[in-house]
Amino acid sequence: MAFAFQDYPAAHDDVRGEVLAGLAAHPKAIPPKYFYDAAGCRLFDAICAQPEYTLCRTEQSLMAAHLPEIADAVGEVDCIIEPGAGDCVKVRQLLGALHPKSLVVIDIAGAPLAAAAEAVARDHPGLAVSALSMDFLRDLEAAARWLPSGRRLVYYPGSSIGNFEPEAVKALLARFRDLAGRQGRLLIGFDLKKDPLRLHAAYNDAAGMTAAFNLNLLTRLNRELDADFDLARFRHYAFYQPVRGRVEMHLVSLAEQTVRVAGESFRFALGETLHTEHSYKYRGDEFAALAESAGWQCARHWEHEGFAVQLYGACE
Ligand code: AVI
Repeated sequence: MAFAFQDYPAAHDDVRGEVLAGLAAHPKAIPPKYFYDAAGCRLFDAICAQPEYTLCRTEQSLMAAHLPEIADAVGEVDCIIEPGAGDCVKVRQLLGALHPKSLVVIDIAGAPLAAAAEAVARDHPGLAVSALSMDFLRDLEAAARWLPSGRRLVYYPGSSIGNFEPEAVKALLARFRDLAGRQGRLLIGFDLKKDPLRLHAAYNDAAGMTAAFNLNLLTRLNRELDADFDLARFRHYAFYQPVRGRVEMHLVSLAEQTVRVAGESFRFALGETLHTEHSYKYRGDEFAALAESAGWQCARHWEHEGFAVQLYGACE
């Protein structure tokens, strides 16, 4: 078994700094990456099992249905790189079809990533697996030294790209292009524009899992930053904004209140929002134009029930 784990502490989050800056901004906002503590990851899994939230299940069935065709289109690959790999479940499906020599998985949550990646290495004895614990938005370049030469595929599934602003998408895709190299490829999954009522329901599930996921952010801040948010005084509020093509998630203050966070005070007016997430939805051509502006050329497009997977090659 070939397995290596590398922690990049310098490339980790500055939770305190980012949260305090976000609470001092207008409107108040906290980046969505902070949803994913252990409880947040469990709640996200619960969201994926809700009848209204079909994104994860649809991507899974699209990949399963088109896997041989996708493998054929991707061609020979020496190394797969997955930023934000989490539990490494999605990339397992690709390993069996593409048979790369190495796999580089990157995630900010080091311990669960190491466990998942080591299990992948055990199950694929011929595969060299490297797990890098870092915030790939801060220090993706550090990953470069782990990449063997040869043909690389960057895999970015799950519509994670939808949680970035379009300008940031362009910058991130350009960094993926640098990582992939000259003959590199990108396989990316994203949620498509669809009936706004379907989108509204997906982020307002009847069982309240999305609301619990959103509010869990405040529980995390109470625990990690010695904050005193009263969860009963904030309302999960999510809606689709068709002009921007995105679902917006907010925590709206139900009262005028002052909250202490890491020794500092923040006033919330009645009805004031703490913005927590944007989830952009694209048409296939819209996304391809964005990726092309970042140096990628769309080679293939697959879609199924409102979800798309696209394959890109690097522009010469
Ligand atoms: C991870 N990401 C693609 C999810 C999304 O749909 O934007 C996160 C999520 N937020 C609320 N429900 C799910």
